[in-house]
Amino acid sequence: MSENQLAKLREQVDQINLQILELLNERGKIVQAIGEEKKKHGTNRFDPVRERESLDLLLKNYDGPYTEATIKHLFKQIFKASLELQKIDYEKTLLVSRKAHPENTVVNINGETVGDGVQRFVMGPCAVESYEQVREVALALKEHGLTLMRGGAYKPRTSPYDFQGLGVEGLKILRQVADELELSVITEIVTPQDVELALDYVDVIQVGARNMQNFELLKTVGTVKKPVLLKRGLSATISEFINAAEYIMAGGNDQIILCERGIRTYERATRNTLDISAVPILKKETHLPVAVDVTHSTGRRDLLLPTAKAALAIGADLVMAEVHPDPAVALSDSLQQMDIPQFHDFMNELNAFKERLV
Ligand code: PRE
Ligand code: MN
Repeated sequence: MSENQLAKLREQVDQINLQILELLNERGKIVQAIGEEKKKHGTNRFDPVRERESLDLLLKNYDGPYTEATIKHLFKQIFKASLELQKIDYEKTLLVSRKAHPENTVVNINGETVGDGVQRFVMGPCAVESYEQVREVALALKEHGLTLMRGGAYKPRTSPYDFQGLGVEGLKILRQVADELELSVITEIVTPQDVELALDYVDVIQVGARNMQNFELLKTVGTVKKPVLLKRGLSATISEFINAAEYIMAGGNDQIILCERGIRTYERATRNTLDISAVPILKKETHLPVAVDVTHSTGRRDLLLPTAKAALAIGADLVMAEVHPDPAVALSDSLQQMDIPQFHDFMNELNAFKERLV
């Protein structure tokens, strides 16, 4: 074959490539429209029956030099690419995404708002141990005008032999103290069966890090009329975290606060690694308020203040930390909870820092 002949054939191939490209583009646009229709009707994107029909039609009309297996393979790649295209369109419009809802969602907790631009705090003991213990902490919160109190009644612990929480008794203590002092209660619920019971006692349901992908729990809290604080899983990517929030919102509950609480890395200087850049990423990608839990991310009392300052500086809507009247004898997280005088210093420093920020 002459040089000239090869160049001519290649010119023909180039022209055909361009035609195939144009047809692929046209096909892609139609596939996107099919994706929209499927989404509207809640139909599965993947449709093997349709793919089989398309392949049968193609092979019935095929009389070319490639083998039938090759034709099947090439078209299967096109179907796969179409599914990817439909998936990308779908992901862009998650209910929790900024794209779907450009304005900030403001979570209302008995009149206290989270996500409206005012940075707030939620403080309290790791676990509810007694009425007296919770009340002592609650009184300290009141001194700083705080209204949101945390405290665990169900404690998912690494070891089954560690204190597992007081359960319903703990919920009752939280409610009693909160009612006496006009506070709102945020506490973790660990099973879907306990959600209904919790409605009588709590103001915000927390879904803990270990349950971030407990899809049945997410679906259940999605159906109730209570705000939910969703913690990021120990090894969850931001995308997995956002999808977990989507489970809640898909159920009809848009009152969700996302909480960065540190992720597992190779670093052992802290209990977990606080992924501070997750805060602006989550605020950019979603319309939900974002909290930072400085206690569980660092696991170190000496790091609570600097990380809380970082959280405020980077735009967190809410900062969470743990306070205990006597951390040395706390039944859980004894190394990282502040005692009451430390808590007062912490709040004074943070309030002064907040003023310097504006
Ligand atoms: C298409 C893509 C994926 C499906 O599994 C089947 C077919 C295709 O590319 O032809 C389009 C499509 O989504 C559809 O027809 O339902
Ligand atoms: Mn704790």
